[in-house]
This record gives sequence, structure tokens and C-alpha cells, in this order.
Amino acid sequence: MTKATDISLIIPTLNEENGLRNLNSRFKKTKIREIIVVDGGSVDKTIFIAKKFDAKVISEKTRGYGLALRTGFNSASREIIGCADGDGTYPVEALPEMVKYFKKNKLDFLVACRFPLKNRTSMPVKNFFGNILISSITSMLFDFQATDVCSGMWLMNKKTWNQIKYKIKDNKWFFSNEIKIEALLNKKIKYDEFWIELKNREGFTKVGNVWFIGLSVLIKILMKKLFSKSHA
Ligand SMILES: Nc1nc2c(ncn2[C@@H]2O[C@H](COP(=O)(O)OP(=O)(O)OP(=O)(O)O)[C@@H](O)[C@H]2O)c(=O)[nH]1
Ligand SMILES: [Mg+2]
Repeated sequence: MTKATDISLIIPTLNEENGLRNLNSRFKKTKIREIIVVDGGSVDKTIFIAKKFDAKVISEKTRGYGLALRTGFNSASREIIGCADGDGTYPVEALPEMVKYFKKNKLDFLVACRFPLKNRTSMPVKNFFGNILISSITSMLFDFQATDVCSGMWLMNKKTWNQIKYKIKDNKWFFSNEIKIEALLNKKIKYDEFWIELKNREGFTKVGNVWFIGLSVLIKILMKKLFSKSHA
């Protein structure tokens, strides 16, 4: 019998019926103890499908990818918290192995790293260059080594989240970068990356204008470096 994966997995969703349908069968092998879908007001079958795999569904009508994750993390009941998109891109089936690695190495924060990309079609070209650029600039500015600060899949201890959550100000896309910057800068947090294979997206992206979001993330990284006292 497969051992249960004792984590709370948070999945933010906004009209992801195709993605969740795709994840439904993939979840079966992982036996994740708690799945929390934080929904931003989907008008398709997202909630119906989420309930099919026994997910706890929380409604967070105020828009924002970061706010959805924040709400989910604060509702998690297990000692290890994870997150992944509801679009089927992140390999939830790799979670048991990731948790094993996380525990074996006594980590506090483990990012599912998408690079090098196994399948070139799993990420649009502009996202690929944008992600590489953002991770390189962040590493250079804050003087650390991180391959993928934009990844939407990671594991962390609940204790780690409670330690850094007050420092994470953003509730939108920058949330993902900001949490990794805070984790990497904190000497007490043991941070690592775990290579995963990204899959093709189901359904439509919720990012909107990628150029605009990419630029605003870059500006927020710069502002954080310039105006945050502890990182100056
Ligand atoms: N609850 C909630 N979920 C959101 C919101 N915006 C995006 N999401 C979900 O957050 C996850 C990440 O959004 P994506 O559109 O996949 O963004 P991405 O991963 O950066 O880019 P692509 O995968 O290329 O589309 C998806 O599961 C979305 O449905 C929101 O405002 N509220
Ligand atoms: Mg996605």
C-alpha cells in the first residue's frame, strides 16, 4: 500500500476545470493528506471537480495569486505545506519524492525547479527568457544562487511560513518571488531546489500581459532591494 504524503497542498484556482480534471487522476497515486483549493470566483466546473478529489474548497473572491496562496497557507493543518498551480503544469506526482528529499535533508524550503526545461513546449518562449532573467537578476542583486525564483511549486515547513509571512507584502504575482527572496536571505532557513519536469498547460493562462507582469515583477524586486532596510 502506498504511504500517505503528509502535507497540505494549496492550489489557487481561477477557472481551471481542464487543469483540475487533468490533476484528478494524477492525485490518486500521491495520497496527499490535505488538498486545499483556494478559488478566486471560478464560473466553470472548477469547484465541482475539486470536490471530486475531496479537496477542501475555500473561496477568496479578492483577486490575486499571492492572496490566494496566503489564504491557503494560513488554513493549512499539516506541518509541511506545499503549493502547485491548478493548470496541470506542475508534477504533483513528484510530491512524495520531494517530501522524502525535504525530510531527509532537514530542509525548511524546497523549490520545484523547472530548469533546465525537459520539454521546450511546456513553457512559452517569452516566459522562458523572462523567468531566466528574473532569477538571474534576483540572484545577482541579493547575492545568492537561485535557478527558479518564479516557480509556482514549493514545499516549506509551516513554522517557516509563520516566521516569514509578515515580511511578504505582495498579494499578486510578485508574492512567489518575494517569499523565495525572504527564505533565501534568512540564514536560519535551509533552502534547496529540486528538479521537476514541467508539463503542458491545460486551459488558458491567467497572467494577462506577460510583458507587463514581468516588468512589474522586476520593478518590485528592485524596490525591495532598494527600500527594504535589512536587504540594503
Ligand atoms: N484564487 C485565485 N487563483 C488565481 C488567481 N490568478 C491566478 N490564479 C491561479 O493561480 C495559478 C497560477 O496562474 P497561471 O495562469 O497558471 O500563471 P503562471 O503559472 O505564471 O503562467 P501559465 O501557467 O503560463 O499560465 C493557476 O492555478 C490560476 O488559476 C486569482 O486571482 N485568484
Ligand atoms: Mg501555471
